[in-house]
Amino acid sequence: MKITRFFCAVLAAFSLSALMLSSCTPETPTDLTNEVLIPKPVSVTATGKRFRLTPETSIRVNGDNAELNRLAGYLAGELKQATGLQLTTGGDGKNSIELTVGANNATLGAEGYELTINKDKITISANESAGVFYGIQTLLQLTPLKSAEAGNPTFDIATGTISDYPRYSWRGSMLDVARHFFGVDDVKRYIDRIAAYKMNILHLHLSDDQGWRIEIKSWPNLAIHGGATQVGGGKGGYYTQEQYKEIQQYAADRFITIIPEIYGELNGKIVTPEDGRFTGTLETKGIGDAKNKPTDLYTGIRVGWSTLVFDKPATWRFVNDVLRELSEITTGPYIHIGGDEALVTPKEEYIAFVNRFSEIVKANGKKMIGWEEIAQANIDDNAIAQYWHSAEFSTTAAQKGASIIFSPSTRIYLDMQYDSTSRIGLHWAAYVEVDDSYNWDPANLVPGIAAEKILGVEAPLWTETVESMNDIDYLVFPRLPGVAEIAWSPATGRDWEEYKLRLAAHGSRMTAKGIDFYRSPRVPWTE
Ligand code: TNX
Repeated sequence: MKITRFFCAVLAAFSLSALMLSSCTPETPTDLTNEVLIPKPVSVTATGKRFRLTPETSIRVNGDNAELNRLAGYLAGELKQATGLQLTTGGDGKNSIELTVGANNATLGAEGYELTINKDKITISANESAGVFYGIQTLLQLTPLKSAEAGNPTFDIATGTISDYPRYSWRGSMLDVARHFFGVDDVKRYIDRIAAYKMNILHLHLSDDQGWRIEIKSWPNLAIHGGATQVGGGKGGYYTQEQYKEIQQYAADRFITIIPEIYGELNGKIVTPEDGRFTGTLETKGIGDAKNKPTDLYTGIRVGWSTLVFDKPATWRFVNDVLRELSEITTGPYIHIGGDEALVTPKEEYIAFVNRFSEIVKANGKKMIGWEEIAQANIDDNAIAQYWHSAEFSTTAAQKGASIIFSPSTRIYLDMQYDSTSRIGLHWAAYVEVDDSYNWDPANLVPGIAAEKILGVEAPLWTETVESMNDIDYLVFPRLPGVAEIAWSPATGRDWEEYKLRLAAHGSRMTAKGIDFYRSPRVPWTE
């Protein structure tokens, strides 16, 4: 691109040819293959001209399709935010952006798209509306941050064709709202952040020793009492079922499925005082014997010290109620039952718990997800195991038929510090710099897991040290775009040296969105 500009300058200086000059106005992008895109698309072909986005550009929908009309509105809103232009819908087809589904293109699959940029028309075509949404994300990254003309804002986009589809169907992030609680607006903001990188899963860690964050109508005190605090002792919070549905709809509008996780040891600890351990939160509802009092609210960050009493009828009334209500309000096909760090649960009992959970989840019409430790139970191909560090557990899970989601803690635990100077984060797994989170591949991380068993990738953000949206942004960016690329883009040719230049140039886009990302010294930022 720099070379092209150099030639343009030389041409301009010598006034060689008006014809040649017209195609190389300075700062006008004309080579689509030079544009910075994350995740990298499957294929990009340039045709050397430009489409000019102007206040007169219209957004059109091909056919009478309510979902596409909604997406046209979404695109108009995003473009308004990015450029200030308030585009209209409709128009005669010239100077327009057209959205269309029903492409009947087998290569694209359910989520792929083709983005065709001609001189006077842009078309986003896909088999299904999800593909159109991802085509929109690509178009937004191609839209310049600055106008080509002062006073009369126009935005030039290089012409050509992008054909693109994901490598994995599971491209996600997890937000731990149990350790520190994040309200509906923050979760929506997080959804927007990950949607921009074509992620399609948001796993919400809804309960843990530090807090219960989802209203369960048959056990109201779970959230009211159990959600009252958070790590550090500050005020916690929880989502009402209505708020949960609102988050879920907001996510669905962005083709993101919410995965609700109820910690495998179900934080309502029905442990009697006689056990010498803890009394149960659940007793606040009046079950168990009269001696039981609610558990003290826990605001520290230790893990693995709580459990349920297996052979108490109340335990199973509780588990059934929670899983039933959660299944009822969850539109996605999955329930995550946690299942990690059950350190004080005896192994035999742990297995029995997971087996029973799995039956209950199935009876509620959902597919069970659990952390890799669930491999020890009788799981089958209705289960999904989430790898975080054990090759043994995850290969066992895959052998038993389960699919695997990759969340390697040494690579993509977004709560890991970048280095010893990071202002927040933990480092029990590793210090994880941006290149560490990019330089790995799900297909060969754990030898012995068949390719067809790999569902995809999910980057968890545990929030023991994360208290605000600003903290979230600092740990998540710039690592998450690279994780999204691992999940979406073909592995062939993946190269940190090439990626770091794209990421560097992408910095100004994160800034434009108000993301105060970590300026890793390993990336040659160009801001
Ligand atoms: C491990 S690995 C956890 C979480 C912690 C996290 C902190 C796994 C499934 N669980 O409970 O929050 O480490 O990094």
